Amino acid sequence: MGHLGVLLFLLGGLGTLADICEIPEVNSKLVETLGQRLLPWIDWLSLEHLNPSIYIGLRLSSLQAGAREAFYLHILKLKYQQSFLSPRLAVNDDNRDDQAKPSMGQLALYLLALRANCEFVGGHKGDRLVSQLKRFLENEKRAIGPNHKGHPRTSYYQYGLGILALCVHQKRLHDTVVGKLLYAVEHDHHLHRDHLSVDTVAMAGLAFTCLDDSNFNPSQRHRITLAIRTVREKILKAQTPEGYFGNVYSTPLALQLLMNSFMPGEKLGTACLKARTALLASMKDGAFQNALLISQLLPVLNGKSYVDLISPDCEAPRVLLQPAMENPSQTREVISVMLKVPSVLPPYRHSISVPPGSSLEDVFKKAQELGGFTYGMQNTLSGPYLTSVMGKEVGEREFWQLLRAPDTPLLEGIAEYTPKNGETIELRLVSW
Ligand code: B12
Repeated sequence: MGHLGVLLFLLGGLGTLADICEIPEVNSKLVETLGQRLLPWIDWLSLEHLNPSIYIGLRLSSLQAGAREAFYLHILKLKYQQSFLSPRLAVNDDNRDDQAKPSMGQLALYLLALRANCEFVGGHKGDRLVSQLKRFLENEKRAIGPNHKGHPRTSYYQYGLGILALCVHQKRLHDTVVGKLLYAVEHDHHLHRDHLSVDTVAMAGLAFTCLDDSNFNPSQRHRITLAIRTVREKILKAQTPEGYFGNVYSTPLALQLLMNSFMPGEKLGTACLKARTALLASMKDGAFQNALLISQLLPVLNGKSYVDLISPDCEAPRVLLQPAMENPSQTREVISVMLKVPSVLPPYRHSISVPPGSSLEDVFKKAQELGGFTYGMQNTLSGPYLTSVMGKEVGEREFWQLLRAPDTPLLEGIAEYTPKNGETIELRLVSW
């Protein structure tokens, strides 16, 4: 019996029912299909598209990409060292997501990727990266302000990611830095404004779990333990009737947090099994096409979470991925999609014809070719992010929201969402 088993047994003996979140093994063919979708990304070694999450996801999964995987890490190292250590490039310390310079969250993911290869960041170069990440967090702490009235320049999601990355490298942070995230979880209105709160809360919970497991910030121990409990409760409360925690795409991170945890009562185990069933159904429906999300899901299907990067098992056997067979489908049919941007003058509203299976980005391209519609994008780890429409760039804490009429926000980005015939897509500039 493991430690957890002993604890559950003892709690049972004391008459308290405790429940554990376990994810039984998933069909290996299904997992492999997901993994295969990462291979083109690993082979596509463009500096702009390098994504440390993909490396982390693979290393925490039951799959491997052989020599390509090692080469990918090598290129990641070149990129991140060049970006942060090259004297020619001035360091952008203000955490803004400027395209040329990786953001705080991206640096954090890179440090997590190093841990996924069982490396501790060290030496002169490594220390500078750690200092850089600490500086980013200090700046964010200042942006939030002494009375917690402000907001991080990036997001609480990236703030949590930063704390987690330093923690798995056994780097301690000042109580005041951790305190900002604790406060945000304790007073959750701050996180609600921060987009889908389940992803953000789950990331905060992973960071706190790491601090707790590592015995860091001892004077805040009680608050950290309570915050982990609060996060678990929030996530359980966010379960939908289908079984997702938040939505389908926040469920992997939510499960990373809940997995292997236990709670008094009987809710947890059932909730996790229900989430697993919902995830499997959506995987079979082809919901997970996005490399970033696949990389958050693969660890869960292998019973792992980012917190396992405290002491990763780099010797664990993993199955070598083989590229999938392509079967391109050719069709002459077309569908029409209504594209509208009501907030511009004159309002834009046009029906666009595209082949079935086209992405929203294909619809945008076609609309732009036809004239009267323009858009701009920025590449991110989640894919192309819409930054401007009809020349209108987003301002501070604004974004172009994608909706299906009348009022349903899309769960995918422009590269992945495939509109159906007759659908109306609205682009709306909103604050977050
Ligand atoms: C914070 C956040 C936002 C913020 C980003 C602003 C900011 N300054 O941080 C806001 C509120 C604006 C936002 C918007 C959207 N988001 Co969002 N977001 C996140 C969240 C919680 C964290 C992202 C992050 O910081 N990653 C870490 C850093 C290091 O990586 P990064 O690549 O540098 O981060 C940038 C991108 O992630 C980008 N971004 C944020 N969301 C999305 C969504 C898509 C599709 C793309 C391409 C990029 C993108 O903003 C980040 C900061 O620049 C993730 C959760 C997750 N599990 O990843 C969801 C998440 C990525 N978002 C999601 C969605 C659906 C959206 C929207 C499409 C919603 C909508 N209907 O309009 C829009 C994007 C529309 C557009 N203009 O293209 C989904 C994506 C699902 C998928 N299939 O890919 C996620 C996974 C949440 C979820 N569980 O549903 N988001």
